[in-house]
Amino acid sequence: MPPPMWLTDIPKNFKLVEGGEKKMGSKTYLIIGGVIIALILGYVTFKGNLSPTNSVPVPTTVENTPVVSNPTEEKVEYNDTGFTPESITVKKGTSVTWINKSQKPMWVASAIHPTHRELPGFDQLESVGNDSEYSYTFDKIGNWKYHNHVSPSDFGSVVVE
Ligand SMILES: [Cu+2]
Repeated sequence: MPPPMWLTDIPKNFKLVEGGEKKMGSKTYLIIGGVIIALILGYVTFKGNLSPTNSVPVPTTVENTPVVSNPTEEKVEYNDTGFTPESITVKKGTSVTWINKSQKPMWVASAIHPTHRELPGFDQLESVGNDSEYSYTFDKIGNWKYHNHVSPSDFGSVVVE
């Protein structure tokens, strides 16, 4: 009778509504998913844009740091043409390292050859080969001349202020 007709009509309407709601639901999820992806991409791009901006001041800080730490350490290269730089000016307490980059033996020693008495202690006391080093810390203010004891025509000076 009439009740069965009612029951058959209602489920049909419900199915259509349910189907419609399901389609609407999946569309909403797609939109939400799209918005989330867009936000993530936007964040990554924003972050990516920020990173180079942040890394720019970092090298400036790195460049500044050695300038501050440099006064306590200096390097002089000894090559086949002599000492480079030939003369350096350092602050009292600076450690100077001579690196033998020549094919000759190196023996750094204070003036005057051959006695080395101008700055006692500033004397390598031995000759060393290629890639070897000698370090001396200058605690006395002055213009300290030095030479390669085994090749006295190669000389230089360290001005200590
Ligand atoms: Cu000498």
